[in-house]
Amino acid sequence: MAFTLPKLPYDYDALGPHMSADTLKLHHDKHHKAYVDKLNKAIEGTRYAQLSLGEIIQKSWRKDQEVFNNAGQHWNHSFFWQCLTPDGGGQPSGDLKRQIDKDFGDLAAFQKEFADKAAKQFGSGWAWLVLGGDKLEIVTTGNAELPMLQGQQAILTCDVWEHAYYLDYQNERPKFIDSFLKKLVNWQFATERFELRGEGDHLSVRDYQSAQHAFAKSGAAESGARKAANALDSDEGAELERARRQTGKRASRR
Ligand code: MN3
Repeated sequence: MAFTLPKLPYDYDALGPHMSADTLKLHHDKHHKAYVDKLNKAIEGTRYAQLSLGEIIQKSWRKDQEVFNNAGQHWNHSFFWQCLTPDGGGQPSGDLKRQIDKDFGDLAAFQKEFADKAAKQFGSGWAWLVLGGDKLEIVTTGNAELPMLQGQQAILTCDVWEHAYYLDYQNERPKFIDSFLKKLVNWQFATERFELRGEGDHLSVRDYQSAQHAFAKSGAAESGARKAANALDSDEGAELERARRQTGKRASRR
């Protein structure tokens, strides 16, 4: 199965001045596209060719570096675009707000820890809000690595590779992170991600594989990443429901 570059869920100039059209064109049309193209080339005719994106990520990790790097970066960027929105920033709502208050104290404390960790990630990588067990955490990963490898569910991410901010902020990564947190972050998306959490459990790798398979097959190229996100979420939710029924657990949300 060949992977496709999902369209951005907003116009190139929609995130200005916090993230310019030039940055988005370079980042999405060149960097992300290159990961997709290289992934397709690297898996063609191999045992990876029929696998979902999540399966490829799991099976290539620490084994086939080129496959893993491009697969991980395809997943990470597809997720990252959805974490941004015009007129972003503001506050999370509902259960996610309550959980942030519980695990970090308040939104300001969350923002401070996220900014500190994102700024300190040495070299290229990603800063994430993840759900590990029943607790929210902020983690960073290097290069193409991602939370699913640790069994954590990604709620939100910020790309801290230099290509994400250098045109707009030059070497001032902390300013970019501040813009991400205050002007760009899509709390609605993060809230939706959080609503899908398991009952006291993080999403399993299998859930991710299934969700990413749906994501890759959802016609993202034609209909936009937002629709793909919905397809991802609904499939993930359905998968969780099945898992709950199998284990005899009641499907309920906190
Ligand atoms: Mn990037």
